[in-house]
Amino acid sequence: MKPRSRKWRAAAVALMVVAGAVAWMARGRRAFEPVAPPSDGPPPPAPAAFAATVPALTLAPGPAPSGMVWIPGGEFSMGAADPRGLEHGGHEPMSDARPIHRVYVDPFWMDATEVTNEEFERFVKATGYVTVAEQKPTREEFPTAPLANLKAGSVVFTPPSVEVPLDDHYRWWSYVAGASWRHPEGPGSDLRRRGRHPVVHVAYEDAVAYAAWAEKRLPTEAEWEFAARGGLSGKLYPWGDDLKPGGRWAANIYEGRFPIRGADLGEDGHVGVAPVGQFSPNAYGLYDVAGNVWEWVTDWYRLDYYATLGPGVARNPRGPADSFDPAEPTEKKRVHRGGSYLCTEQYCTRYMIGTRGKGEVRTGSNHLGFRCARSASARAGV
Ligand SMILES: [Ca+2]
Ligand SMILES: [Ca+2]
Repeated sequence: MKPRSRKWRAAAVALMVVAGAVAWMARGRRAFEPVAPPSDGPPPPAPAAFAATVPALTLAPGPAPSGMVWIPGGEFSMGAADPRGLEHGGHEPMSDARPIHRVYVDPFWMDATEVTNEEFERFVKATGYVTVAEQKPTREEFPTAPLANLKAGSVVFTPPSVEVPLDDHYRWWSYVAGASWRHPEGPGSDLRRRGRHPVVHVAYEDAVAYAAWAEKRLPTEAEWEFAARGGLSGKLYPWGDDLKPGGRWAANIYEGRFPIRGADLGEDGHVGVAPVGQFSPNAYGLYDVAGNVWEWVTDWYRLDYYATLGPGVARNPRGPADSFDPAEPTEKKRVHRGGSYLCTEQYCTRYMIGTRGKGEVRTGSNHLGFRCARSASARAGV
């Protein structure tokens, strides 16, 4: 029997109007939190304490595995200052990204891009793997749901046609029967001309399964941030502190009035998801660490995790032993990083590099993907 943690699926299965309707209107349930609601939060903290990144002087042990780049490892300051009040800083305090603390990570390899549909398709063809979103919910998982509502599916951005308050993400997210990595917007959508798009609708276990097949693993949150910072320290973005360096967009995020249908202006060149690698890489050669799709990392999510690390340098931290999000204390969540094509300073600025997202482990969506890592010492696997 699968864990009964798929609250989004559970509620959707229980409440979905079967006759073709896919919108889930279960107000009050907050199992899926692709972006956090606005919050006044606490007053801004003392100025951030970033110190210089000190990359290790470790040379790559050999040629880079296909599609991967060398991340030298080293010591850096992890976390994010409160961005409120900064130009383009948004309105969220990002308190889970503090205190800013010192971390050391060993060197490793990392995928230069998010895992693409064509890569994921090779995995599925080789293994016959069936993702969580493609699995029909069972009577054992959802004993009280009507049988007719037990339909496989996933969560899809479904923008409203009019402006809505930004305090309820169910206004623009729906559980769509038939949505999966093969059908990103649900039945009727497919992967034609999307081979180089990042794969989406992957649950955490799907990403882990792919990584194992590829003889890789998912990165820890600390590895992800060290890599995304590219040797810089305390910058707001992987490229520096200017959201539009030289007046040019540097990542696939959302421009326009969020989340109204048709309001994404695509000023960065892309309305919705983009093929990987459309913007300049960071100094380590990583593409789309800010924006495009969110990326799973291995750490459990706890709001207070950084506060538990204490003084000194945390060496290769792997996250807390368990998950705890006060907003949804019964959900088991792991960390998401990097923001997505739906992130905007109006609502969620988590393309800012030290900031954190999170999600229930068996819930995917059409703006959540992943990329893999490989330990420097590993010949295969981890
Ligand atoms: Ca865009
Ligand atoms: Ca990304």
